[in-house]
Amino acid sequence: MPIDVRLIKEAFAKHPKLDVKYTYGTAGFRTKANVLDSVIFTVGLLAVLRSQKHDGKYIGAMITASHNPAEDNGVKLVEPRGEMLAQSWEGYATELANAATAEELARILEDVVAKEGIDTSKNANVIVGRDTRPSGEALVVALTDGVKALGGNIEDYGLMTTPQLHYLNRCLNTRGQPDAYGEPSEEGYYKKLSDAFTRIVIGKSNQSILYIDGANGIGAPTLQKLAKYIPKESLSLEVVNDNVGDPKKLNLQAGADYVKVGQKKPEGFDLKPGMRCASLDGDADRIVFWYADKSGTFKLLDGDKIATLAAEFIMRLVRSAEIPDIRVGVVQTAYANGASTAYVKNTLNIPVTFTPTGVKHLHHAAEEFDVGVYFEANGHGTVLFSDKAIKAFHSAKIPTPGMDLALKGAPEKKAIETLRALTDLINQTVGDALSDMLMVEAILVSENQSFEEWDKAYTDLPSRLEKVKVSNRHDFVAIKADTELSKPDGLQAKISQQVAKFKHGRSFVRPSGTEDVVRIYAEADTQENADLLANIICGLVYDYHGGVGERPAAFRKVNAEGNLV
Ligand code: NG1
Ligand code: ZN
Repeated sequence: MPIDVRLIKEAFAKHPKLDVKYTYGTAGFRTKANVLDSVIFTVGLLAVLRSQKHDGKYIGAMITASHNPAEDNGVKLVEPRGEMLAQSWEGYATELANAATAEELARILEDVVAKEGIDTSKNANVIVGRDTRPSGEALVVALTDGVKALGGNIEDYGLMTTPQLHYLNRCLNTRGQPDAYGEPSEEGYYKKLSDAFTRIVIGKSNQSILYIDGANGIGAPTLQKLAKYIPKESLSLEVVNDNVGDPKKLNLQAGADYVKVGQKKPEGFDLKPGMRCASLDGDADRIVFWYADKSGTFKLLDGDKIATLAAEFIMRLVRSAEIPDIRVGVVQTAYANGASTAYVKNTLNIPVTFTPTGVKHLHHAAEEFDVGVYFEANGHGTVLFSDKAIKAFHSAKIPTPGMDLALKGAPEKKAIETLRALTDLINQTVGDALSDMLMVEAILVSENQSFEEWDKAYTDLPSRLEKVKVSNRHDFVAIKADTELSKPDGLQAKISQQVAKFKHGRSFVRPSGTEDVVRIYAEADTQENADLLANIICGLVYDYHGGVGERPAAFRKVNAEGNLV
């Protein structure tokens, strides 16, 4: 069936393209909400083709800008099994979003249909969810208009976290099949998680209250609902920063990104030694934990700490359950703290794979292992279990009292049961702050560990993450899993020259995929040195490669020989 240009024209007239260049980046489209209407409309069109390509399976569209400020918004598409949109389709999304006329839009759609061999007479099914941003509601209308212009069906699931949308999508597409992922409803999600968590912690003493910073976003009410399904004696939660009624408050001096980048507590907490705390981001796919040590100093337990905790725990369970041939691996990005990588490789003897930034890359690399633990340092990640691992956990024989294994059998039995429960507890589609929170808590309860004890595994190398606004961030091209730059010419050599001057020095620069900035990361033996190295590299970028806006006073200046001036 050819594309009905008339319908496209009519619908496009309601969502005219602005004079802006759009790119489907690391996290889909993300920019100021007031320039997104036409983009989201075209995403609706593309979602229909993607669904038809998958024989009418559900495609998810999540309207969110995650940890970005309240005035931003964005959209990302979700594949039938809950993964991020196939990379080969990101280019189509960008082309459609930049089409200036209805005719151009129709031509691009026809090209995609031809190139992908799509049968446009097939049904198409799309689901949509959104975070608490006020701009979300109108953007759902734009998406709906796009879906309908190509004759697709759309179901609006309203407010939800990003991982809930991924969960729902996989549930809908696997309903009634042997690999059914769960009940496709909000309640089904809460039940699946709380049931798995309870199976692990039952009979063990719980820990003190976990205070959770909800970033004044969708994670806060979602967590409050989830908490109702978990027996109080298993976990006591207190949600802080849950003001979703005031849109300006979203991610404002709160949330996982604020805490991780600033290495400080969010607003709303009177942090006392011994308190256990965590922060979600605006769409609840990231989580970082934090506490104050005995002297009251703020301490962060980031994505790297979560990854090491999970990898070590699962590896021990696999051994204890005596399940052979299960390959456990960890996937990290260049932002992972160097001390965490050394700990995983040298102490845990677990292999580490590095990928470029962005969870879609980590997710695919994690699929190479039987148990693939992937986390970005910022707290976005999950643990994937291969089909082989899931089968092995379920076919392992649980020792029964009659098996004369009274002593040896008890830990083995618990290990098998825990592994099975973890495959239900841990979101298999995408990083999920709520599922990760329960996973961490289940591990700490099982091991009877405090945050301080968890933190002892290794000590982070001091680090600093900065950003510089430049005239064109696309001038910066990162290579080697983001650890080096191939462009602009000569900059990488200058960075390497500076890094070499620092003990345990490491630094890299890459263009952000979600903000119009270039990011600078630095690590060194002391915080002063990490800050100094970061400020030198920021200065290099700003002074020689198109820095715009007022030059921050902290940036350092080096001369042509690379010496500080
Ligand atoms: P960009 O803006 O491309 O650095 C940020 C995070 C990514 C990823 C995406 C998606 C850092 C340094 N970068 O991307 O890791 O999570 O957002 O949300 O944390
Ligand atoms: Zn997020």
